[in-house]
Amino acid sequence: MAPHALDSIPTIDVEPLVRRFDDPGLGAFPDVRDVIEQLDHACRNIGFFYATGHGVSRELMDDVRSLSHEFFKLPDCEKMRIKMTPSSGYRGYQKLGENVSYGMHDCHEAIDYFREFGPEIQDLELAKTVMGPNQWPENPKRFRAVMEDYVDQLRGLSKAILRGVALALGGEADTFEGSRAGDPFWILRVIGYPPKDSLESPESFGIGCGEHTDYGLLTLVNQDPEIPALQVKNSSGKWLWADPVPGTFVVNIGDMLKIWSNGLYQPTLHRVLNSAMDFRISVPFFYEPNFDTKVEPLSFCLGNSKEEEKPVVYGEHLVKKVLTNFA
Ligand SMILES: O=C(O)CCC(=O)C(=O)O
Repeated sequence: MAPHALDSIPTIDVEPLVRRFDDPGLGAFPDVRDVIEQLDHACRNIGFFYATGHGVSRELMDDVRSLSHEFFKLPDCEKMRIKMTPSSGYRGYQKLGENVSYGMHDCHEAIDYFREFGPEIQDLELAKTVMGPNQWPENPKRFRAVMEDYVDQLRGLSKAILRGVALALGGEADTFEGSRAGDPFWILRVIGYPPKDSLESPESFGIGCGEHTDYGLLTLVNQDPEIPALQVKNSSGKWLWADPVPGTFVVNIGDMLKIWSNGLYQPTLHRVLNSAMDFRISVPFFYEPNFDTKVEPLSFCLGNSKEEEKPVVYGEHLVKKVLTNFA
């Protein structure tokens, strides 16, 4: 069925799913079924939703953003100590304008963290491009510990939401576990967007992040309050504002879910506009498949489209994107 263009981004209280996510009868509880239906509706029609009832404390969400503000306020020479380079595996700090989306320079600075590889990696040649270790700043002092705790909690939350998505697609709750995404790659981007009035040429340099879809399974965005900046393109081509709603995550689906669902759940184009007079922080967490996994339409999704989505190895998709992302 063609997507129904939504004019606003739905809000889903995922609490029943998070609370019961380990129950073997997960899909039978009426409150969980209700969440599953809402997930299905959001994934089919807009690919974005706000998550409430997610169980990550407001204190931790705020702490992550306030430590990020502190980092970006440091002098350039200190930030450049953790500079991202090809030899750092594209992990670390990139200064304003270094990130590129579809050939255009993005107006943001950022630190990129990727999951560290262990012995599970099969294709070392492929993994070499994004090989760690991650680069952690000396200041703020608590930065590393808080971010690592945050990643742990968001991994758990993403796994729970994906159990709901798997049930919504008609599969088993653990469809996105084991060899598919049981050992997930993840990316944490700590992004700082300068205020509009600080830009030399806001007309040519006002796009904080050019329009794109995300690469993996699920993205959870923790954004500063009171600064509308994130925009989502609905299926009739209209840009909708994903205004910050304190305490919620903006959740969206990525390219790999399109392949696994055989086109039923499409990732949605989104972008960031620097329209505010304040420095904005956003910290997206990207939950991805296992690095070496070949992603191909799930057998129970083959009927979702006449044309079958082409398989890709997730790590190849990621490396291709990373190599075109930096100037
Ligand atoms: O800044 C944001 O809120 C979202 C950033 C984003 O879309 C991305 O990094 O993929």
